[in-house]
Amino acid sequence: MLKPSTLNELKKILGPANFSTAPEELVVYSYDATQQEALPWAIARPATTREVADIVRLANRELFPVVPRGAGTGMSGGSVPIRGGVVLSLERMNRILEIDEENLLAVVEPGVITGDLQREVEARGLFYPPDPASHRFCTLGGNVAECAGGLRAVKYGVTRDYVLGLEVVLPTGEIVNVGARTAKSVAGYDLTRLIVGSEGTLGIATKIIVKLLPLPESVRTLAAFFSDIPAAASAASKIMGSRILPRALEFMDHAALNAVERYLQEDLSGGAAAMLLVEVDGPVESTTREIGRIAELMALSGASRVTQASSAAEQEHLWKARRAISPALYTIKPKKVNEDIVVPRSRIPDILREISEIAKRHDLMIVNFGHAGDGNIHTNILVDEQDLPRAAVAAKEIFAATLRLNGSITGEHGIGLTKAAYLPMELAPDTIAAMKRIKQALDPNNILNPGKIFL
Ligand code: 2HG
Ligand code: ZN
Repeated sequence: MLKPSTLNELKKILGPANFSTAPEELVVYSYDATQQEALPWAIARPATTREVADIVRLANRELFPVVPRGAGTGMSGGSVPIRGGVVLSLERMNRILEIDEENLLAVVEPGVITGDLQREVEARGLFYPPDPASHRFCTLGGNVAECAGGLRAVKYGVTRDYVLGLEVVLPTGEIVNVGARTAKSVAGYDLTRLIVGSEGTLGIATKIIVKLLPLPESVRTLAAFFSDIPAAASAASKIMGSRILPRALEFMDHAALNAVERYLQEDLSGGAAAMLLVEVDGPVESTTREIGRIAELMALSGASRVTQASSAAEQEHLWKARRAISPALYTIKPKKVNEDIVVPRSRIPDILREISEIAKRHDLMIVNFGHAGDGNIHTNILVDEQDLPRAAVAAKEIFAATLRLNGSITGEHGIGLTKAAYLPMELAPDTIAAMKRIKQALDPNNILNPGKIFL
């Protein structure tokens, strides 16, 4: 609990309109997309780096947790305040400060919506490739905290590959700049990479410098439908082995397709067992050639139907359906236990087979979709509340199978809260101990987002 004098100090830093302990507001900031929830003690909505630093310094003096929060779309409980404290929402720090067309970079505040930055730079012929499925509502600050991936990672990489530098409030309240505004820099330790993906435990990014690319000249999109899942999985592997690098290669099984069809009230798949969504970009001559080649490859791999989007509207339509899978799955059962395992791409058929055996063994509904081009499958166990313990056993078996195949238990959603118990399955004790020493050095009072990543 916060002392009355601390409450007053917080109110002074933020102004009464941007500080709240009203129960109905606490509820709004208590959960994320994992459906985990814990009430914070107070909400802070700072507008400046100085206010963020003042709050963090006060937290170190009065020893209360500070939990940074973007839009709450996280998928591992990263922003859930499990030890109470102050939720520090960065929603008001939402300005695009600069788009530097000559040096191909942008500087943004953490509360900028990812899709808004994409649109702004695209209007100038530039491109911000990281593309989380939630781009219409997630924030750049949240993307940095979790090192978000997304639909175009197969060709362009993930958030960390685009962050050149950061202004960061450290867990002890100092404001530091890490990285640079240049295309390269090796001055000192790479603290930028350390902060990106640290899940709000090592610092709060208050300014983000991101790299931009020229907008590709053309984009071609294709959907291929299959009457069995193994055929679709091996077709995906064939694309990756074909020496063509698509910018997106997405997989959806029939349960994911059915869910999205019901949600959007339209038939996309004609009852297919699986679908691949493939997109290439680049100069017109090369995308025309590549999409034709991929269409042939899909037919040779047993696709029952291959359709190419013939306009930007049709492309958008396909991606809208893909992005709707995750929201659609919340409508099927009360609980969506989401895992985002990643395996070497060639092992996708193996992991899908293992998951289907695990689903049968535990009599569970498991829906699979995701970034096949990265080997990153979103395996969602959909259950009623009382089946959660069974889902946890199945999840552990899925992690074990993933690790046997040389994979990792999270490709892009983070460890956060929901996977903390499983981290020791993947990382050796010495590796975890080294990580904890970094946390201890930067956050000696364990102020910033306590209880995350490590149990
Ligand atoms: C996606 O790719 C997101 O749509 C959400 O990462 C995944 O809900 C999920 O499992
Ligand atoms: Zn994803």
